[in-house]
Amino acid sequence: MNRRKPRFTIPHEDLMHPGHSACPGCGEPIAMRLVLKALGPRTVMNVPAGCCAVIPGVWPRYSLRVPLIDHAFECTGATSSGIRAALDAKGMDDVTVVGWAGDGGTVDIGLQSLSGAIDRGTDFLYVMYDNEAYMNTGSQCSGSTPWGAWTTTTPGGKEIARRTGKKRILEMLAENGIVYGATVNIAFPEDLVERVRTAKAIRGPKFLHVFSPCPSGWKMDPSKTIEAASLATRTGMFPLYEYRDGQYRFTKEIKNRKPVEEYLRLQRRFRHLSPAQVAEVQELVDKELEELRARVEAGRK
Ligand SMILES: Cc1ncc(C[n+]2csc(CCOP(=O)(O)OP(=O)(O)O)c2C)c(N)n1
Ligand code: SF4
Ligand SMILES: [Mg+2]
Repeated sequence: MNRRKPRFTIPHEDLMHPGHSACPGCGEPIAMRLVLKALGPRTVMNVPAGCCAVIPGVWPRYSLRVPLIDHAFECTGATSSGIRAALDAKGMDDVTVVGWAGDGGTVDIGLQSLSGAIDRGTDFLYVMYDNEAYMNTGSQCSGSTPWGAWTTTTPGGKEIARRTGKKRILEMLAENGIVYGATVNIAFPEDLVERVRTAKAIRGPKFLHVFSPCPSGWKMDPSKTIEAASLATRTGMFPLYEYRDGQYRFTKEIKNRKPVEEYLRLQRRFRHLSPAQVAEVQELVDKELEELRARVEAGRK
């Protein structure tokens, strides 16, 4: 009989109530709930336009147990710096400031504001939940939409031939000066909580890139959210790694990587892809993983 005690790494206390306004199967409330569990109640969040501004709801049906400031689309970094400055002026340095924004609000429209907050050395955690398009306005292509994906502005699929897949946002921000960065996935909740705890313990600008499926925009059955999220990492489409002190490290090593086709065929946003295009996506994923592995190895030397 196995007498090993189970390891409960995820805190029991919930700072997000049921009754939020997300679509069925949305990955974002799962991410929000886990991040808040890891951070605890001494947290202030700020969100721009996007599903993140809608999901918590409005008073008196507000689902979070932490304060939330809703601001314009392009200023998550600036708002976070302002909240931090106000808290510091009050001597409240035990409160974590979280700028929480979508992929569109981060890799495209909020990039200058986020970069400014990093330049200022703001002590905050920036969380980008990545549903890979501008979902709240009906699935337009963002700089984080992957190769080949259908969106309303890429009706034939995001062009694979141009080799512009997802922006390497974590690497960009590492060059910009974040003190900590990690990719996390709602399908690996213990790892996600661990990475948030690590970030919380470090002072300065930190960045988390959270993989967060959107069944509506991905044209996927809402019951497949965790399966798709898990496959994204198990196929190498969304590797899990962290950046700290100039070094990269894999936080989850995938031994028997699955073919990307298993991930792609779960979602109708990829159903127009021909076998040759699927093979091209596979090639690009392999290449990006090799490049990431080289960055990890370079840090070990
Ligand atoms: C300056 C500005 N431009 C455009 C919009 C319209 N808008 C609101 S939410 C949104 C999409 C946000 O996409 P993303 O940041 O990826 O978050 P998601 O909706 O996917 O959760 C857009 C384009 C806006 N509110 N403000
Ligand atoms: S549109 Fe997508 S990201 Fe937005 S609430 Fe619905 S499932 Fe979630
Ligand atoms: Mg988005």
